[in-house]
Amino acid sequence: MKEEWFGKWRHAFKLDPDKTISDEALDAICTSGTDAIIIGGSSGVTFENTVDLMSRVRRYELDCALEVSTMDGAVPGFDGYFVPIVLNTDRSEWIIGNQIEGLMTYGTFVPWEETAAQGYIILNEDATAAKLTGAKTELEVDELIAHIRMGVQLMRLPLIYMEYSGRFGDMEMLRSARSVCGETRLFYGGGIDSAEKARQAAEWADTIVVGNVIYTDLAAALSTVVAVDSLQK
Ligand code: 1GP
Repeated sequence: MKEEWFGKWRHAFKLDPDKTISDEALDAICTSGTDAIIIGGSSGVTFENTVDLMSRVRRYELDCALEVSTMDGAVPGFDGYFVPIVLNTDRSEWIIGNQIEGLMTYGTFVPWEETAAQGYIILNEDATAAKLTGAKTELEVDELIAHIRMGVQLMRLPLIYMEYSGRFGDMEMLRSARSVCGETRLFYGGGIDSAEKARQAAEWADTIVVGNVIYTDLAAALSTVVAVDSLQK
């Protein structure tokens, strides 16, 4: 299987264009040793705030990818693009509807080599993304495995994203996900606010994504990079 452009990432910070971050904090995040910055958010994402954040992150030598979740927020100039496909919803606009609308407008401009679909499985009912997409968050382990097989084996997605945004997830579920992901990259995000949680999630996930804690406890956010660095890559 060919290596994807995000294939070596073990740790990524996710920055929300709708939130404020000082230059000092951004400098600490971008020079922390993380592998990448992902820009994305579930609400309040606009062309302006996305361009603004991208141009600030662009001063640093690290991968910067955009998670495209709205038409407004589709901005050129990133190293890579993620297009989320929510696997655990029955609302078709979050599976193919919005994506097709986006392709109708931007289809000819998409840098396909640096664009990847993400098979999102949203497992925290309180997360904005879960409410927005009507995700069925209460999955039993056999249901989770079926969703992952759908993404990995039938849809051949290059990555699965276990999303607990705002809450630390069930590591047994993550371990089960790992067992059926095969070569597909497994991303985990949600509630990582300490080195110990980073280490636990990085045991099963290929890439851990750290978001909220950047805005509430910068030192704790930075400690998550060190925790992953100390594990074998
Ligand atoms: C959000 O998965 C990311 O999309 C990270 O989650 O904000 O809870 O760290 P947190």
